[in-house]
Amino acid sequence: MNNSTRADILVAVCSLCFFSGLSETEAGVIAHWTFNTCTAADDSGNGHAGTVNGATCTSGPKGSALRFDGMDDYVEVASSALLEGISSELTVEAWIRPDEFISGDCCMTIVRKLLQTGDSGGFLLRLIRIDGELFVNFGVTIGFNNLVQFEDTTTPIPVGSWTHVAGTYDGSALRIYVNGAEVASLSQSLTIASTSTPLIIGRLAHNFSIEYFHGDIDEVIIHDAATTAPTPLVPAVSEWGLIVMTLLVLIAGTIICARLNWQPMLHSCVGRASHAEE
Ligand SMILES: [Ca+2]
Repeated sequence: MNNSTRADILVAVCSLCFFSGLSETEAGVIAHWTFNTCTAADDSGNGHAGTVNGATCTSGPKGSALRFDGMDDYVEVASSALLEGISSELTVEAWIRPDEFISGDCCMTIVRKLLQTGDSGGFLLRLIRIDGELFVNFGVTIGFNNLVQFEDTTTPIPVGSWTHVAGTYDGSALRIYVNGAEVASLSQSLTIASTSTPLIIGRLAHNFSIEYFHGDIDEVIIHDAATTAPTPLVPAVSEWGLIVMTLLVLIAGTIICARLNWQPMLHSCVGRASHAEE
């Protein structure tokens, strides 16, 4: 093997190292709980790891998800300066696969950073039951006991199948999206008030044990900007990394074969490699 060939191999190996170390960077994302490790780790890199209380691991539309029993399961995330700094724009999104209501509550909480009463800030995204069907309800607070909320009543959320839901505020209107399509809006000019209460996934609040979510939740993302294109079902970064790595292995193999005047077929390279090194 000559020096030029060794250099080609070094470049190829270094390329593999670089791509395998890809990290997920998401502009405008405050927190992103993928649940892919069956924990509430925050893949945004902003340190919003949560505590899983009872929820169990299941399969989601993107890797693993969490399953909530509708009785006492939830995830709690401590507040942060980033979460409390959300004021002029917001997106709260998640994939959900609800089961039937098993409580007498009005609603099943998806994400909530807001107390039942007496809090002065925060937001919520939940399912509300109307005439036996589930609809998305979204709201933000603008001051003490002042929650601006509304729900879509046109697009029922199916039980037992995955649906992407999102609530946004862009400075002029609150909007609800279902599977990427806007289904409802409420014109408002407001400033989202801040609160230090923990963010909760799957129940009303850290100190209020109602409105439990029954079903599965995946890929919960909080943005400090209004997004109009909720997360599509594309391969996760780790899957893209695997694809890139596979392509680079093939390229590296072709380079090595060409340098040694071998046939580009992989079996020919392997068959002649031991002979060439003799
Ligand atoms: Ca996931």
